Amino acid sequence: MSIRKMVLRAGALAVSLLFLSTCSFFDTVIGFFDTMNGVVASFPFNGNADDESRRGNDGTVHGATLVADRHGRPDSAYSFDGIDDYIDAGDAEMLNTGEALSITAWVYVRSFTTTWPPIVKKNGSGAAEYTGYSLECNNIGPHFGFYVCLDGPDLLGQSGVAYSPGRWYFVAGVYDGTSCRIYLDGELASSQPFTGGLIPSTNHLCIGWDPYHSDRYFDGVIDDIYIFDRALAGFEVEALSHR
Ligand SMILES: [Ca+2]
Ligand SMILES: [Ca+2]
Repeated sequence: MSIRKMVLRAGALAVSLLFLSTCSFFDTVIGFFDTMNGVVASFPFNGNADDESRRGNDGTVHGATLVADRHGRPDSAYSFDGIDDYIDAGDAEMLNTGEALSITAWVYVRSFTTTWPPIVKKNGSGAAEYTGYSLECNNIGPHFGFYVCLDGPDLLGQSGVAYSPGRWYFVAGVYDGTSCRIYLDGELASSQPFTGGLIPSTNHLCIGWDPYHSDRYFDGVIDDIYIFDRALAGFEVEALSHR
C-alpha cells in the first residue's frame, strides 16, 4: 500500500473514531437531561448549596464545610460533623411530591454520633411524625433506609440495605405507588410492596439533620443529591451511579 493510501486510511479511521466518540458524548448528555425530567431539587454542591435545578430550593448552610468530592475535586461536597452541622433547603409545595418520589445521593459515613442519622429528610408536621419522607443511614445494622409516609393502609413504606462506614456509596430510594425500592451503587438492593400517596410534610427539607427528631445529626460527607417527583427506572439509577 502506498504511503498516500495509508495516510488517507488513517485519516478516515481518526474521523470515524471522533464521530463515534462525539455521538456517545451527546448520547450521554441527552441521556442525562432525559433522566433529569421531574427533578424538583438538585444539590451538586459546586462550591455552594444552591439548588441547581433552578427550582429555588437553595440550601442554607449551618456549619457544614465544603470538602473534596469522591473524584478529588475540591469544594465539591459537604462534610457534616455529626454534632450540629446541617443544610436547610426550606419548604416548598413541589418538595411534597404526591404519588411518587426518588432521592439519590452520594454518601460517605464516617461514624455514628446519634441514632438514625439522616441523609436527606423532609419529615414531620407539628406533632405528626408520619408525614413526608427520608433517606437515612440507620446506625442499627448499619443499613441505609428509605422511608415514605403514606395515606394508604401501609402508613409507612420502607426499604433498607446493609453497608459499612468509611467508603463512598451511591444510594437511591425510589417509590412508585406500588413498591418502595432502595438501590446501592446502581443496583437494586431491596424492593418492598407498599401502596398509597405520600403524605405532605410541613417541615423543611434538611440535609444531615432530622427536623423532627432534632438531636439526630449525620457524621460524614454527602454529595450530589437529586430529588424527583417521579419514580426513576432502574437503568436511570444505574446511569446516575456512573457520574
Ligand atoms: Ca459534588
Ligand atoms: Ca459544627
